[in-house]
Amino acid sequence: MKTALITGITGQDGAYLARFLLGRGYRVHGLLRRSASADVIGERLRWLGIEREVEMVDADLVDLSSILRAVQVTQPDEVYNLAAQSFVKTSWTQPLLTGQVTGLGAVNMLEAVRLAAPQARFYQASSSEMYGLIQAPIQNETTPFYPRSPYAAAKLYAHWMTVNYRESFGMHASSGILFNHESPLRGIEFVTRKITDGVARIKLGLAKTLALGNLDARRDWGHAADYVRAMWLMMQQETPADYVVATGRTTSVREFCRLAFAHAGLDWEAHVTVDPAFLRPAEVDVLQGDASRARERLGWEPEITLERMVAEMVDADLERLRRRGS
Ligand code: NDP
Ligand code: GDR
Repeated sequence: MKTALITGITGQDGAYLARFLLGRGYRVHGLLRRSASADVIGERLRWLGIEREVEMVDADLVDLSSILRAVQVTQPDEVYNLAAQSFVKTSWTQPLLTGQVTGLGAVNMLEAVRLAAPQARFYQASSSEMYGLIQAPIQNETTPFYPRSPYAAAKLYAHWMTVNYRESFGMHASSGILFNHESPLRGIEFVTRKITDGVARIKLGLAKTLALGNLDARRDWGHAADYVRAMWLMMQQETPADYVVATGRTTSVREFCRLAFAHAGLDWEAHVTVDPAFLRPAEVDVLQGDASRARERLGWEPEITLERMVAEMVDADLERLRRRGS
């Protein structure tokens, strides 16, 4: 039986990855940081019905001794570093915290693995945000980076440190440059979930309007369940490498609104307003990925279309609100 250690297990990807690995017979450990709201924090794992199957280790990414202990105790075959301050907008108001968790936190993990489980395979959650002010219309592993936020700069540091540990110490360290991926478990502050939650509220008469920021921004949106499979496939390769994971299709926030409102039988233009409070100091206007390497070397293909994902997210939010009633 293989053992995995997942940081960020309470987040969207951590929950889906944990379910995926449990389904393949893995023993799954997850890093859990201390919180006064421990009852709410396992919500995503509960939603997937796996909260009793994962084994939690008490640690925080910025506390190296706790991370070292977690790696020592669990002796993982595979380590997935998914923990981060992952909300781009917050990275302008908390740039140092973002640097500590999203940037240096990854190096804490690399150090802990190098010292306590050097044979373990390591996955770093890199991001398409690193392309920022895009240097090519379609981005692949050779496209130069141009980060546009403290979050993206921190991810870039973590990305290059992963490459550096691979080249310096021969570690089996891979970096997945994942484009945006969503699901019913997406955090409510991210635009897709904010929209599907807004649609559900309007449909149920709990709200009349939905305020958003830049409707012209375009993203290459996939489904988290497809993307965690790519993470695992990277860890099964003989040779570690970096991979872009994307659908190859780019869609505007405006079009996402149209799809989500239409799924509930609503006209988005009657409800969506623009509020400058949701604009960013520097924007990433458009992203579109080329996942040819993942397709050729990993045999990976996304299976869930944008339309199917939007429908799943709207339906899940309707169901949640009907149950909760607010
Ligand atoms: P989430 O924001 O849903 O989850 C982040 C996770 O990190 C949570 O489990 C959170 O724990 C944990 N975390 C935050 N700070 C710390 C800390 N100091 N110590 C330990 N754990 C911490 O992110 P996603 O699941 O969406 O993304 C997973 C990773 O992939 C992130 O690194 C993200 O930046 C990256 N990424 C995501 C993409 C996407 O589209 N989703 C695309 C590309 C990259 P808690 O629950 O306690 O807050
Ligand atoms: P992103 O995701 O910044 O791409 O980072 P987000 O959903 O927050 O924004 C996507 C685009 O939508 C525009 N937008 C809004 N965004 C939010 N959150 N709220 C709004 O009201 C709104 N209106 C318009 C944004 O300006 C932006 O252009 C996500 C995170 O998961 C990162 O951790 C990950 O690395 C990248 O995806 C790939």
